[in-house]
Amino acid sequence: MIVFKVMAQLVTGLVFLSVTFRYSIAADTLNPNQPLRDGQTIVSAKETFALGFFSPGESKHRYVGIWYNKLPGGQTTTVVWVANRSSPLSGTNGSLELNGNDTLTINSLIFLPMPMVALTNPVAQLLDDGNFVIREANSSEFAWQSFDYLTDTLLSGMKFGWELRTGLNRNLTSWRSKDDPSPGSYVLSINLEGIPQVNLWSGSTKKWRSGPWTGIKFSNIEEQPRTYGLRFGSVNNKDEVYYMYNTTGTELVIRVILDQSGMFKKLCVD
Ligand SMILES: *[C@@H]1O[C@H](CO)[C@@H](O)[C@H](O)[C@H]1NC(C)=O
Ligand SMILES: *[C@@H]1O[C@H](CO)[C@@H](O)[C@H](O)[C@H]1NC(C)=O
Ligand SMILES: *[C@@H]1O[C@H](CO)[C@@H](O)[C@H](O)[C@H]1NC(C)=O
Ligand SMILES: *[C@@H]1O[C@H](CO)[C@@H](O)[C@H](O)[C@H]1NC(C)=O
Ligand SMILES: *[C@@H]1O[C@H](CO)[C@@H](O)[C@H](O)[C@H]1NC(C)=O
Ligand SMILES: CC(=O)N[C@H]1CO[C@H](CO)[C@@H](O)[C@@H]1O
Repeated sequence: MIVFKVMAQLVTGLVFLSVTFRYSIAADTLNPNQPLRDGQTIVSAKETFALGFFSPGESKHRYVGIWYNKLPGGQTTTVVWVANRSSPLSGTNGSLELNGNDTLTINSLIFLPMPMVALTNPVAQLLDDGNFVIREANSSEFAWQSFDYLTDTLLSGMKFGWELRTGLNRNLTSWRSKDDPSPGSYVLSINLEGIPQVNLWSGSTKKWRSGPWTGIKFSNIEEQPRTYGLRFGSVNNKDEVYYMYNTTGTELVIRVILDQSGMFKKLCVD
C-alpha cells in the first residue's frame, strides 16, 4: 500500500516535472540567439496565446504554430497560425531562432519573407491578440508580423486584404486536411477589379463571390454580424484594401476559418 502511494507520488512528480519542462520558457519574448526548442513555448502576456512546435492531428511532422493557450484539454487542437505549413520537420530537433539579421529561422532556414531593415536591438514577441512580431526592443512599431501571413484563420484585428504599395495579398488558404496544414484546395481572397469583393477560389475556379460591402455586411451574406457583438470594418484607399473584424463588443472567443471543404465559418471557442 505504502509502496503504491510512493509510486503514485513519483508518477505524479514525474508528470509534473515533464509539464514544467515543456513550458519552461515563461515569457512572451524571444531574444536574438536564444533558440526556442521543440517542447518549449512562449506565452503571450495575458496567457491568451502560445507559440511552439506541434504536430497536427495524427501527423508525426513538426510545425511551428500559434494556438489558444487556455483552452481546456488539447490546446494545440485549435491552432490559429502555422509558420511553415509547406515544409515541416520530421524530428523533434526543431529550433526557432531570431538570428543576428533580425530574421526568424527554423533550424537556420528562413520560412517566410522577413524584414529588410537593420534593427539595433531586435526582439520577437507573441502578443495577446495572437500576432507574433519582430520589433526594436524600445519601439512599438513592427518590422515584421505574422498577421501579414495568414493561414486558414482570421483573428480579431487581422487585416484580410491588400497592401497595395508592396503587393502583399493577405488571403486565407485552407489546410489540406486535419493532419496537414499545407495549402489545400480553397483560397478566400479579395478581388480588386471593380468594387472589391471577396472571392472563394478552388484552384482557378471561382466558387463564390461575396457581393459588394454595404457598409455593414456583404450583400450575399445573410447574417448580421452585429448580433454577435462583432465590429466589422473595411478600408479602401490608394494604399490598402482590406476587411477586418473586432471582438471588442463581446466576451466570446471568436475566430473565422476557411476549412478543408471550402466552408467559411465563424467559430466560437470556449
Ligand atoms: C534533425 O533530425 C533530422 C532527422 O530526424 C535530420 O535529418 C536533421 O539534419 C536534424 N537537424 C538538425 C538541425 O539537427
Ligand atoms: C546575415 O546575413 C549575411 C548576409 O546575407 C550572411 O552572410 C550571414 O550569414 C547572416 N547571419 C546570420 C546569423 O544568419
Ligand atoms: C531605441 O534605441 C536605439 C538604439 O539604442 C536608439 O537609437 C533610439 O533612439 C531608441 N528609440 C527610442 C524611441 O527610444
Ligand atoms: C493568395 O496569397 C498568396 C500569397 O500572397 C498569393 O501567392 C496567391 O496568388 C493568392 N491567391 C489568391 C487567389 O488571391
Ligand atoms: C479594431 O481594433 C483596432 C485596434 O484597436 C483598431 O485599430 C481598428 O480600427 C478596429 N477595427 C474595427 C473594424 O473596429
Ligand atoms: C525551415 C524550413 O523548412 N523552411 C522552408 C519553409 O518553406 C519555404 C517555402 O515553402 C522553404 O523555402 C523553406 O526552406
